[in-house]
Amino acid sequence: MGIFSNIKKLFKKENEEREEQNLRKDNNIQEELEEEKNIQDSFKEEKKEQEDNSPPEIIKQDNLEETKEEFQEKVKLYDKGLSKSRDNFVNKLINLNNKTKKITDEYFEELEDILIMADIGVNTVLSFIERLKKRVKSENITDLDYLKEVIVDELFIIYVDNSILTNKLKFNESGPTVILFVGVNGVGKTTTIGKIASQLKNKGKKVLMVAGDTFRAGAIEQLEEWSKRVDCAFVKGLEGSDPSSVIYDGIKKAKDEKYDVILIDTAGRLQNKVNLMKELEKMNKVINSLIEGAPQETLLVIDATTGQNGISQAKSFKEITDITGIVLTKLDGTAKGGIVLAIKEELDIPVKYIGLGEGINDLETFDIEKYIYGLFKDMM
Ligand SMILES: Nc1nc2c(ncn2[C@@H]2O[C@H](COP(=O)(O)OP(=O)(O)O)[C@@H](O)[C@H]2O)c(=O)[nH]1
Ligand SMILES: [Mg+2]
Repeated sequence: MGIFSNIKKLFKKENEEREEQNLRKDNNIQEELEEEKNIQDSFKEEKKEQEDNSPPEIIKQDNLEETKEEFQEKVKLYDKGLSKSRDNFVNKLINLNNKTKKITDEYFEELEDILIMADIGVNTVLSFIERLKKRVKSENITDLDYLKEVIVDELFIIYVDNSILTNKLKFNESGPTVILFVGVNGVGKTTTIGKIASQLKNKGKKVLMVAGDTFRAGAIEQLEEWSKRVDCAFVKGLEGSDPSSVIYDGIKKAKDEKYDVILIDTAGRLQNKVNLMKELEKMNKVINSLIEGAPQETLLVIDATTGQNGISQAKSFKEITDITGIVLTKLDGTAKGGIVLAIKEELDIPVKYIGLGEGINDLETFDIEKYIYGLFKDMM
């Protein structure tokens, strides 16, 4: 059937391949090579089949150049980071399906509750249930194993439906790229800047951090710590000074010294929306006057553990400035991994990164397939 089966096949193949490799250690080389080729061919076919079946709206994500090791590493991270959600809401789904004999209205009601509890969002869940009911009726579904697959499929469709999805950051082709980080206090902006700086540095980029959060005590020092840890340049002003003037200094430096990427931290005082809007406007004006087309990205950071509250924050930020992508942090700390689907449905802004822990390497580009796998692997 649909996407779910394809993802399942893809990941199964990966596991089989790994086992295969272990078994093959003692075999002779000729056989090994032949087998390797066969596996690769079928894996390619598998991938191709999967691509052919994908809805055309999906822009293929940035993971084509990934080596197999990287792929497996990432799968592991998703796996680990989503374990709380899996233990909670996915297990509830499994239990519901196990105890159900017949698909009735009660079944749909329980399913609805489980999904709402998982932070998928009421409206999203209601329309999802409607679609599911229709499908059960039109396809005359009675088999619960099959229904399970339809459920994951439909959840996946929420994410990919009618939209252009890309986790890719936009880079400036001539001159420094500016990435502005916004979001309320405590969501993980500074930490995310540290993690992204580390990734960019590893890719050979010259990175500069700008301490645009001049408001909160300790914010400047915290970013400075990260700059030392990552070993990248850092620009700061005085606590309480105008963030736009710090940003001005930072961008000047980046242009003069030919930096590739400028990561700007900000203070997110959403309680004073008018002030925040003015402040962001001013920052954007300064940035744009020094680098055409900048900022290339304005990433809104949301804390996944705050659930619907995070969604409302996002709606407010969306009203006051242009958001090009979302960083969803602390997915490792929530048992309600459904928020990704709510973001899609209610905001329609691509999730570009997810935070899966506090460590420097616990940030991943968002990939819906790995996410679905990490979440639903126990159901596969
Ligand atoms: N578990 C977990 N904690 C995170 C993640 N991202 C950030 N944090 C923690 O969240 C807290 C606030 O982060 P910070 O970067 O200071 O937030 P800011 O106020 O938005 O700059 C810190 O203790 C971080 O270590 C994540 O992905 N997972
Ligand atoms: Mg901060």
